[in-house]
Amino acid sequence: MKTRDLISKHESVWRDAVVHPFLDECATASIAPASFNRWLVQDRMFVVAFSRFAANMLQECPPAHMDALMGGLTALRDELEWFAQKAGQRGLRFDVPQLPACAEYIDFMRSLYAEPYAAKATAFWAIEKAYNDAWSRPGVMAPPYDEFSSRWGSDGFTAYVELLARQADDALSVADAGDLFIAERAFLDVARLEKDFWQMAYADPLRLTRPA
Ligand code: MP5
Repeated sequence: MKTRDLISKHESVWRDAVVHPFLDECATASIAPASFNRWLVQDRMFVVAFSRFAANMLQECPPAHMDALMGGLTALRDELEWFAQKAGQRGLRFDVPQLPACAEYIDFMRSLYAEPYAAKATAFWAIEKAYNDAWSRPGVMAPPYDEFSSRWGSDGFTAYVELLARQADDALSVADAGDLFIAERAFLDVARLEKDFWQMAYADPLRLTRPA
């Protein structure tokens, strides 16, 4: 099993993870600012947890995978600073509760710490691949969302995701049947959690935003 087989085997599940009205509304700049802002604040919480997951992978990865992961961590550092800038420009605060879809995704990443490296590498690739596919599919987005689509849709980011796929494929090529099963399940979990994360932008179960 290789990473590309996971996408072709679970094509419709993957489509639901990377095609969402949220992204089409960003492309046409018709998204409600409250929805976009909700996504932005929660996604920054996600990236904090994702950085910790990257650090966990670094502890176990073969030395040949370190370069990509350390480069990834450096990019995450810049990204966290970028999130802080974007939030500042929009007058948003980060000290709000995690919404359920974000909390569930973060719990999932923590649960991966105890899983075999092949499952971690598969999930790590799938998480980045999801944003690469999702933000590039609608094409060039209208300002101010073009900055977001070019972050995750750029050639450089696409090349990074391809490198992660090769590394996950390496790990999968030496995994036993039990570990392959866990890796496939992690891929499916990522797809479901991505879909729920987009939908979260439209929900306000904790009434974090004031009525207009
Ligand atoms: C990513 C993200 C991509 N920021 N948020 C979710 C919910 N999934 C994937 O990670 P990164 O670190 O922003 O490239």
